[in-house]
Amino acid sequence: TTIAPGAVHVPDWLDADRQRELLTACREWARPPAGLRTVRTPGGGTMTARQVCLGWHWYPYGYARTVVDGDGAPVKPLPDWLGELARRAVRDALGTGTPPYDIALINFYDADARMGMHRDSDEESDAPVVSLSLGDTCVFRFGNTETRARPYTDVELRSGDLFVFGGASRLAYHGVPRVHPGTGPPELGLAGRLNVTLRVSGR
Ligand code: MD5
Ligand code: FE
Repeated sequence: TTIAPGAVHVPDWLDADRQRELLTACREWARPPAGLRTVRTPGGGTMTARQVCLGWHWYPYGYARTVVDGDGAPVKPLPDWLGELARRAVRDALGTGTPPYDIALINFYDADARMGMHRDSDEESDAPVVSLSLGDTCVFRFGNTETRARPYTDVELRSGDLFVFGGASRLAYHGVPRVHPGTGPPELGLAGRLNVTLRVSGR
């Protein structure tokens, strides 16, 4: 389903086995060194979703090769299979080719976690962002490129869903106003929600 030009939602893109494999990998990446961390914003706030990075470390607001705001360890590599999964996602959703993916940001949401409206503008490439969701259903708010406010469209993202943000939607404001606890597939064994985004750094 196309939500806006370049923004395509593909429900149930990952089958149950692929969801389980991706979750197992995310749990490995969450272990130290360079594991799960709380992101602190320059204004003194903390993000409620906790995060792990692969390839490049994201911090507000830039990219580094080491965990500049955590244990200082080198960032874990982005495995080829995950980069290739992202390129296949773009091919399926938009029908276009892309440069190689070199960043994965993995956000872990518990029942109370939220993501405020923001734009992803720290990348030097306009290649599409690929988003994969696991676990609990969330409300994903897809906005406009001008302001955090209306007009926006609320979409429910469920376990296994793919969302690709390219073209005119690449710099749109977006956020996660709500996670619905206990709505994930019981056999996945994940309390909460996890989101993997794949990006191209352009460096
Ligand atoms: C999430 N993550 O569900 C969302 C899904 C983030 C983030 O927002 O920055 O980690 S990815 C949503 C996204 C990424 C890039 C562009 C656009 C949306 N967009 O143009 O709307 O945890
Ligand atoms: Fe974002």
